[in-house]
Amino acid sequence: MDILLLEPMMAEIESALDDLATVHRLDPTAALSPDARRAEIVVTGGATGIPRAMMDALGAIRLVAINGIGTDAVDLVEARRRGIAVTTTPGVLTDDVADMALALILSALRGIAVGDRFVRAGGWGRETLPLARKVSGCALGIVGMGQVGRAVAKRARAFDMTIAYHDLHDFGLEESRFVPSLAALASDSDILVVAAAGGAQSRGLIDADVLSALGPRGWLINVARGSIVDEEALVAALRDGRIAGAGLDVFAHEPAVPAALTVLDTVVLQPHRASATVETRRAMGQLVVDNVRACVEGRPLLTPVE
Ligand code: 8YV
Repeated sequence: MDILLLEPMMAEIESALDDLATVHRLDPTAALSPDARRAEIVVTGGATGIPRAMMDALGAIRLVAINGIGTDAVDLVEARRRGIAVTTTPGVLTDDVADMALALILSALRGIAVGDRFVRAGGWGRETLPLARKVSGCALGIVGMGQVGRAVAKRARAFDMTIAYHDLHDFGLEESRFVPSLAALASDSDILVVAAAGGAQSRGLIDADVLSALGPRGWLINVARGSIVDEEALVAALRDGRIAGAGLDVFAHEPAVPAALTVLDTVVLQPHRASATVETRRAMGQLVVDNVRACVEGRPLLTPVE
């Protein structure tokens, strides 16, 4: 069998894939070689997915194995229509993504990156930094109360935060209050964490109105998808001080980051690496390998998207 690998993985995972089939390594925007066109399996990242034109060009494709939980970059309706299975890596990255949300909260509010730059630049002893913002006891709003949202809430409770959330449904959770209006949640929150799934249903959910409701003392944290936030509105709100700051792991047009964000000390930036730890990437990669093996051997897939 032939595998098309659209994103690099850990060396040990790539070598496990090499043991299962012939692996063609390709940038998703590059042209397909005649050999790669034969691929039955595509292995890709959550944000990378598979471009529709590539799905069209792969006549023998049977499986898209995503090394992640996001399915927003794969046309699931078209995949189902063509009988192409899709798998993800649920469960294993929840802790890391929630940890990253807390890291961004602490970095942004406490000015950790600012302090680090200040020390490195020799500012200590010559100038003073502005005071930071207290994290413990903050009002936390979570947009999307799935596995990641709940793991963020669990961690936030250790910081004595009050927790409220917005989602399509009220899950009747203890210790977390459901708020049916996203604008009301934003206006009640010191920190708004975006932990929802990407895709058409959440595109642009965090718009100029939600940011206004969050207000000049409110912080936006995004560990989900850049598409959920109206990035232009966010840049404008940050530049004008209409929100206090932001911690961002994801962007609308990765790897492009709006230049305006890179000069603001109120913003902490990460290059989409919430799940990028050795332990988690190993566990994710192993699930990908197990799904690919099941496909190669004609057995049921482990974690198919229903
Ligand atoms: C990964 C992700 O960074 O799970 C997802 O959907 O976007 C991230 O965990 C990605 O899948 C690896 O490229």
